[in-house]
This record gives sequence, structure tokens and C-alpha cells, in this order.
Amino acid sequence: MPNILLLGGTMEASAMARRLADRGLAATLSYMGRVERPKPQPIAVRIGGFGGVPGLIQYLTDHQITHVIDATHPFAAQMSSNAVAACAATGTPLIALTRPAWQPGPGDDWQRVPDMDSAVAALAGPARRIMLAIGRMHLAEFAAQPQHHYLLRLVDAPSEIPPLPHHSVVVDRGPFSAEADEALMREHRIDLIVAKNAGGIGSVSKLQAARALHLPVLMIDRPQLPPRHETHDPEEVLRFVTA
Ligand code: 3Y8
Ligand code: NAP
Repeated sequence: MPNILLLGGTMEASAMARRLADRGLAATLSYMGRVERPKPQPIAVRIGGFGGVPGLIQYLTDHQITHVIDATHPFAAQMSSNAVAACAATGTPLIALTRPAWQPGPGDDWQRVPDMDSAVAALAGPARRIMLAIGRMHLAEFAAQPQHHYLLRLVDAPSEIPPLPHHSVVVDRGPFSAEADEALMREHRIDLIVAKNAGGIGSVSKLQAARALHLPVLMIDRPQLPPRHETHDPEEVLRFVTA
């Protein structure tokens, strides 16, 4: 009988948890514990890091995990790399459930950069009003460009003042709507959106709003991941874990 570890934190992971529960498959969804109230799930949940590759190897062994589904976010590169290493070391079958990267549509005005540092560097120049829709973990890096007014959207209220002299905070979690994002951008007189190329539907709303308002987007490309078995198809994942 399968005993599945589902590395979560995305809408795809939550949808996969529902499919696994509907089929009565033994599975545990794992969160890092980054936000105060992670979404409730229909399968067992564990919260917290594993302790690097050795800790994940220990977890796979102790819990007799038969399959790992990596449905983490495309920017969770460390977790995904650790999963590849630990599954190789233990011979545990691994499949990654990912979502396609976003592509610019007709009329979109995107500047693509390879990583967060390049995004910060690209903001050199006169003050603008920027929606920094990249969460909390990398805010401090943008202190190198203090001249802008930043609109920050965070899952939890910040425990300390972000190190940005001119900023507004919106506390909200996705999925978001294009209409609400358009209203937010108008209200804050946004003239540039900074986004990670997360893909998926949970936050594509900001790109739809940018398109409607003819606003430019600074798009951060995904980090490189080690080679692994990847799919966008949840049915393929179910076949994989029940084979
Ligand atoms: C803790 C667990 C679900 C999952 C929902 C998806 C969609 C809504 C959109 C914007 C972009 C951002 C951020 C975002 C989205 C989904 C998905 C997604 C982006 C939760 C969740 C956890 C996290 C962690 C959090 C990060 C942050 C990133 C906010 C749950 C709500 C910006 C990524 O304060 C912090 O430390 C937040 C950290 C990693 C990136 C960052 O650098 O701050 N996600 N987000 C997971 C864990 O503990 O393991 O659902 O409660 C999940 C979701 N957030 O099941 O419906 O599938 O992507 N998450 C980005 O894409 O740029 C918001 O505001 O426009
Ligand atoms: P990361 O940088 O790739 O991982 C850093 C460390 O956090 C990992 O080495 C691991 O610690 C721990 N970790 C990460 N994901 C975990 C999980 N699902 N379960 C248990 N431990 C986990 O990860 P991240 O980018 O901070 O993402 C953290 C979580 O937020 C993930 O669930 C991810 O899917 C979700 N998320 C991230 C983003 C984003 O923009 N990065 C967006 C939406 C959702 P140990 O080494 O100790 O095991």
C-alpha cells in the first residue's frame, strides 16, 4: 500500500491532497511552517523543515514513505533539490507536480530578469510606485532602491517594519482576482509590478490587472532545478503513486 509524502504549499498541492483523500490513499502533506495559519487539508499534515537532506532521508526511512510528490512552488528550489537528493539516496520514487511558467500575452510589457538581485538592480532610477508582489522573504533586498514607493502584499502582518522608507502593506493571501488587483493598483497609483514567474492561477490576477491597466511588469524567472520526473498532470501523478 502506498504511503505518500506530498511536499505542499501551492494550489496544485492542495488539489492533489483532495484527490489522494478521495481515493483513500495514505498521504501526508508537508508545510515548512512559513505562515501563521496554513490552509487546512483533507489528509494528515506535518509542519516544519526536515533538517536538510539527512533529515529528509531519516523521515522517508522512519515513516516508510513509498512515494514523494514534490508539489512545492517553483521558487522553492532548496526543498526541491533536497527531495531529489534524498529520494536518490533512498531509492524512493519521486515525481514533481509543477505548473507552466507564465508567458506574456499580446500587448504585455514585460522585462524579464534571471533572479532577485537582477530585479533589484533593474529598479535603479527615479522614484516610481511599485507593487512588490513577491511576498516577504526578499523584501530587505529592495532597500538598495529606497527611492521608490512600494506596495507590499503579505500573507501575515509583518512582525517588524519592512526596511523600505516608503511603503504600504496589504495583508492578504491568494488566490486573488483580477478585478480586485486592478482596483488595488489604481488605488495605490501603481506604475510597475514586480513578480516571480510562479505560474498557476493563484496570483496570475496581477498580470491580468497589469494588462488591463497597460502597466509594465518586471518578471523574475524561475531558479534552475536539478533534473527530475516532472508533470503538469495530476492524473499522471495518481498513476505514478498507484503503479
Ligand atoms: C506557507 C500555505 C493553496 C496554496 C495557495 C500558489 C498560490 C495562493 C500566490 C502575490 C503573490 C507569493 C507567496 C503566493 C501565492 C498561492 C498558494 C500562493 C504569492 C501560502 C502558504 C504558505 C505560503 C508561503 C509564502 C511565501 C511567499 C509566497 C506569498 C497556505 C499561502 C508571494 C509567492 O510570509 C512569508 O514567509 C511567505 C512566504 C513563501 C514568498 C515570499 O518570499 O514571501 N508563499 N503561501 C507554505 C509552507 O509553510 O510550507 O496555503 O496557507 C500558499 C500559497 N501562496 O493551497 O491554496 O499556488 O502559488 N505565495 C509568489 O508566487 O510570488 C503571492 O501577492 O501576488
Ligand atoms: P525553500 O527555500 O526551497 O526551502 C528552504 C527550506 O525550507 C528547505 O530546505 C526545508 O528545510 C524547508 N521547506 C521548504 N518547503 C518545505 C515543505 N513543504 N515542507 C517542509 N519543509 C519545507 O522553500 P521556500 O521557497 O521558503 O518555500 C517554503 C514553502 O512555501 C513551501 O511549502 C513552498 O511550496 C511554499 N511557497 C513558496 C513560494 C515561494 O515564492 N518561494 C510561493 C508559494 C508557496 P529543511 O532543509 O530543514 O528540510
